[in-house]
Amino acid sequence: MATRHREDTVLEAKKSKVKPPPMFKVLLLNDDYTPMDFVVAVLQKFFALSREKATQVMLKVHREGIGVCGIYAKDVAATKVEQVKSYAKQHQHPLQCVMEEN
Ligand code: TYC
Repeated sequence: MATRHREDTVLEAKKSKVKPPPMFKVLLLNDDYTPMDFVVAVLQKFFALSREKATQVMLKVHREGIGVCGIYAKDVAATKVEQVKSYAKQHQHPLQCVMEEN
């Protein structure tokens, strides 16, 4: 990080000691019962994905068993996981969502 003084002269270059926060992947897990349309709607509602991108992520999870919805700071990721699980439960679908440090 450059420290600038009078006349905008660079006097020294200091290394920032502030580490970026650890980031967490939010992952959806496949199951045999949750409707594909519901998963697409969840990805649009909670992860702000377009219908096209949400469909791609849903199909990846359907085919491969797991897929990334997004990458967030810890508290944001934890909130998204709870929102998805709660919404799925309300609608009586077994959709599972987990987080994992990146
Ligand atoms: N496998 C589900 C089906 O065939 C669809 C599905 C996709 C479920 C992604 C969960 O995270 C999931 N209806």
